[in-house]
Amino acid sequence: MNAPTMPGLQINAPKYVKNAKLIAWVADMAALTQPKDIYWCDGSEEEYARLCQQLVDAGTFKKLNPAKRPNSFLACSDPSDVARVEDRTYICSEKKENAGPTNNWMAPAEMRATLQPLFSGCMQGRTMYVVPFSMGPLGSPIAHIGIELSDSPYVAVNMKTMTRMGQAVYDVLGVDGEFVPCVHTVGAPLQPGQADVKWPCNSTKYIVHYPETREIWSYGSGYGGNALLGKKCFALRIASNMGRDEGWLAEHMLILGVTNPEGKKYHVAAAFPSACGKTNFSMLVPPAGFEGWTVTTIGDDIAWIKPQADGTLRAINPEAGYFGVAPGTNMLTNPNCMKSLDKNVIFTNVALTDDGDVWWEGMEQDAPGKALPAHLIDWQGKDWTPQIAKETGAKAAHPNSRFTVAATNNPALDGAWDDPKGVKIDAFIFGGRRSTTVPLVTEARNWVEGVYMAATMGSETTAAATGQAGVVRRDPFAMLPFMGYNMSDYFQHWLNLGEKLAKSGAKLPAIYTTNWFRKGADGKFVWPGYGENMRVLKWMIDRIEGKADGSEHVFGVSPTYEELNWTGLDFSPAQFETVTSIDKAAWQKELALHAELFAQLAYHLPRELEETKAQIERRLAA
Ligand code: SAT
Ligand code: MN
Repeated sequence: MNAPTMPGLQINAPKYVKNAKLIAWVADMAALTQPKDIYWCDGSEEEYARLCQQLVDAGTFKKLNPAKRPNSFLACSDPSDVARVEDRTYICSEKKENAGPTNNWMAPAEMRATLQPLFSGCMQGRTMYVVPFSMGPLGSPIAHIGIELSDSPYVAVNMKTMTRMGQAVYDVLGVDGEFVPCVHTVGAPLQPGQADVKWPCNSTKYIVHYPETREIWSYGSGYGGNALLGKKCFALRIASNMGRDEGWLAEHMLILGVTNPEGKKYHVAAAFPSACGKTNFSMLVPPAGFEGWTVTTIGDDIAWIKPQADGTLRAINPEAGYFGVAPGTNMLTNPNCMKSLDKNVIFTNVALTDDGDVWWEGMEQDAPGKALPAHLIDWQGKDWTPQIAKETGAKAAHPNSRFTVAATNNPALDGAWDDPKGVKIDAFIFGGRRSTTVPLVTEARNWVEGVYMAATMGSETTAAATGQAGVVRRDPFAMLPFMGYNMSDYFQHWLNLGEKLAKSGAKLPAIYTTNWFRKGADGKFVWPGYGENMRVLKWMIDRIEGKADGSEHVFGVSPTYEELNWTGLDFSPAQFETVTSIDKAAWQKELALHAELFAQLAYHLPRELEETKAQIERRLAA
């Protein structure tokens, strides 16, 4: 791109940066965006502390009371910049069909022409941070490198926690190593003498991916997945393209280890849409009746999974930290997460207590009569009291408020979380939020049926999401907002992988679909969820070990009441029936929704999925 060069701007690459392509690219981007200077992040603790202090001085960060929450900060964003912007997110492949019907698309040339004037001079008055990061353990054969250029120090410090960020990345990159270039700007150039705001951003936003050239360009937002480009942009949208081309999977999945009392360990990768308890499940504490069982976390959000020569699948968590939703997290729902948040945390958009700590809705466990804080400063800087909340419904913390914390803070962290070889996957779980129809747990009878379950997965929208609440939206593989190419081609990629693994003679991972969210006639959740999900997890292990027969139905295999361990939980056969029953009429309607999805995804839709649907229909009619 042509842009006026900045007279006097020094690129100043440190001596240890030896990659000529990288240095040339930084120079090009600096010429385009015209920052006042360039800072190469080294990822050191000293640097983190210095940038955090700089954010405090700028008013972006508030330092929390060190006696309550050591080395932790609260950032409150602009009220307009609080979540990913799906309608501003683009997959710019050369051909529209390759982005598919579920993505926004623009031709690359047209998008580049659109972005050129926006990026031209967009970093004026700001520092350009060069953020080197590895998605996955440094040097792992499953890992990949990215470099993010950003004019946001908030991004630089969050990337330090969320990825392996720093100088060591350049050793792996070497003289001619490959990296994914990621350019990010808040889109708020500063004129000389102009005072900065505490959360600069722009009402125009573009989150753009060029899958063929493996580039990410992000404009106008400073928040989460819009700005921390290693996460959804690279690790899912770009990486799904890499995975298709190279024969591996980039998935919106947690990874956990589960060890039985005999010391036998299994690994499970599980996909759930947002707000369906992925972080909670990855940190699950087994309930009473499960003495000797442990669950350990490898990852809470993203999995990169590569087939091995022996026909097994090995997975890594490409991230190094958790960017989790705060509201609803408490000592009952997720004690390991609460303990992870004791120190060294960046909070975004939660409320501030009068003694300099943080608070969010649902932070206290659900104890009747437990007093709410008498006064808070809410995420928008306004006074909050229980009375105000009652009268106006005002939330102290934004529903999408987040914590950024290193994985190493997690007391349930798996010993192999950082293993460059990854862990062997024994089972996949796909789970949606459905108040009716879908049973608590179902095992697919084979790989194709499992892919069908994942492809047709639905989830009810919540009040927090835009659009009508309680509407079932199809969210294939929990990847709808994160898919980097045509959805049907992705289904085919999963089918091809299964076929390839089967040919190698290896035992394929089992595939399950779960639904923790069935409701009773009173409109309340019937299944207690959280730690009690261990009962379902154990049944899956029993199935893998050949210890449970299950009961077969139209859709797959589900447990009988007797097959779950009920020690320590009062859950009647009638309640079990409510969460597992298959209603024929409801399933007929469900299949009509699958047909709607398949009509939308008709281009390249794998024949096997149509056939699986026909089989279910036949079983239902019989
Ligand atoms: O904003 S993120 O994409 O990082 C988190 C999320 O929305 O799931
Ligand atoms: Mn996620």
